[in-house]
Amino acid sequence: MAMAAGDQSSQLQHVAVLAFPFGSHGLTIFKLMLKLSRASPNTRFSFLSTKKSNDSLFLASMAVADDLPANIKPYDIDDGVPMNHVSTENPLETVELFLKATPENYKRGLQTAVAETGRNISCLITDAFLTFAGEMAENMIVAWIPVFVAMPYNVSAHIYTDQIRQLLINGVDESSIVSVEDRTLDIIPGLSMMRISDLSDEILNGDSGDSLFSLMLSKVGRVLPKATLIVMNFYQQLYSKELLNDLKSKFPNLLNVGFLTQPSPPPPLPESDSDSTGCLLWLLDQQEPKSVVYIGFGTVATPPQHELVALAEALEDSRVPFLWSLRDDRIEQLPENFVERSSGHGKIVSRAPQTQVLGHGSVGVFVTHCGANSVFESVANGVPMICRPFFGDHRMNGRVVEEVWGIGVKVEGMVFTKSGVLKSLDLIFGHDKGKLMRENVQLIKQIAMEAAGPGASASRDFNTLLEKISMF
Ligand SMILES: *[C@@H]1O[C@H](CO)[C@@H](O)[C@H](O)[C@H]1NC(C)=O
Ligand SMILES: *[C@@H]1O[C@H](CO)[C@@H](O)[C@H](O)[C@H]1NC(C)=O
Ligand SMILES: CC(=O)N[C@H]1CO[C@H](CO)[C@@H](O)[C@@H]1O
Repeated sequence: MAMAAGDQSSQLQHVAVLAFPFGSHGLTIFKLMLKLSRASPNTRFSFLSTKKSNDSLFLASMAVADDLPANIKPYDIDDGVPMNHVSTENPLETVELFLKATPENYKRGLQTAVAETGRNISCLITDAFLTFAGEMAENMIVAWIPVFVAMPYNVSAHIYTDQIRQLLINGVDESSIVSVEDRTLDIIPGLSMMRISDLSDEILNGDSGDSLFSLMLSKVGRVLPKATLIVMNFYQQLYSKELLNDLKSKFPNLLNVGFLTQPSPPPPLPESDSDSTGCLLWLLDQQEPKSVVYIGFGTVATPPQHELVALAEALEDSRVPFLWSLRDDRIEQLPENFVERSSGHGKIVSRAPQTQVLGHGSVGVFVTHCGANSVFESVANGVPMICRPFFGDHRMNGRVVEEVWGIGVKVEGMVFTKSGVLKSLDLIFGHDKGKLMRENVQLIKQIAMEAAGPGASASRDFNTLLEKISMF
């Protein structure tokens, strides 16, 4: 059959997607690719990530019968971990080893993908943290589209890193009654609600350290102007005006395609008995609406044992119903016989289908580390939060949750103590402030849903992205 010229050219598009295979970064860009590949079946998508990340993403997506579009193919790249390497407990170690192997590992992956498909790369969609990709795209003479997983507040902190560091060096006013940590970042557009103490170590430590990760993050602001388009894991309507105006003035091609790991509105829940973890059945059959505390810290954050114990003691004391997603090897760190004693009102699972759990009407609060995707999933399902930030962007996100949106509370002292957890639970369930948070989170959920609707801003921005990738 004869094809129109337009079809022929779109047959040739070959988009390479470069994932940053840590935390939920891989999943986020994977979800974006799935959406693009379904909307653009003639475009070829090559997904480059480490074997570990690739296996978990592709297996998980097949497990939920999310049948993989035929125009996607994964390519495993070297994770940089030497043979016979004995790993330490430090999660940053694997990040550092990986970064040492970049960009050569991605380059080899790209060569394989080109050789195999016979199509040259037309565009690079990469995690925005892979700052070498700007130059890589320049050399290949193709478009570069970085994707930001984190909140725009975090992006801004990276764009203004130099100014923030200057503030740390020069701006300390001895006569001030406010300690350095408590100083706000009001000289940075859109960050006036943030405190120095909310920033991650990567920013605070400067480039002086030998961390490749810090070094990479400090380049974000410098390389972003090379981007053809920038994709945000966020809704335009959820920015503060000042933040949006500032970012748009710097990057006119900022596309806010909405929460990538969590569609708005949330898809209908599957049949409870189809969930092999048993979480949905437990929630549905046995719990009152908005009564359950759901606890989950994602894949990277690990509270120390004394905090697990404090949290367990608070749950036991308050007798609130709880669903706790906790790795098997950590369950033995809980107080003796806690699992048996609390089995009347609590359930512990090694893995919970988080977005579905949050979408269940029985869940009343999410105890979270405040990773960006966890916050977005909570927001999209209208669930308020109790935050226990650990590292990276968690503290900034916690500030947004508590102060900007008013949809949650940071646990006292930012560590779990029995009395601190009891206070937070009381605030959420027994206090007018908790009621207000539930109302606020419904409002934000509504804003996200409207922004995601047909013809609304997130869909428009997604379509712009789609159009652009078929043009390069
Ligand atoms: C790919 O690019 C190379 C050099 O840039 C060129 O020689 C070759 O013809 C291109 N291949 C296709 C299939 O377009
Ligand atoms: C921004 O988010 C990333 C994680 O997505 C984190 O590694 C980084 O430290 C964050 N930066 C700030 C300033 O919070
Ligand atoms: C190169 C490649 O495709 N590697 C693996 C990526 O993940 C899938 C699903 O687990 C595997 O089948 C591939 O072998």
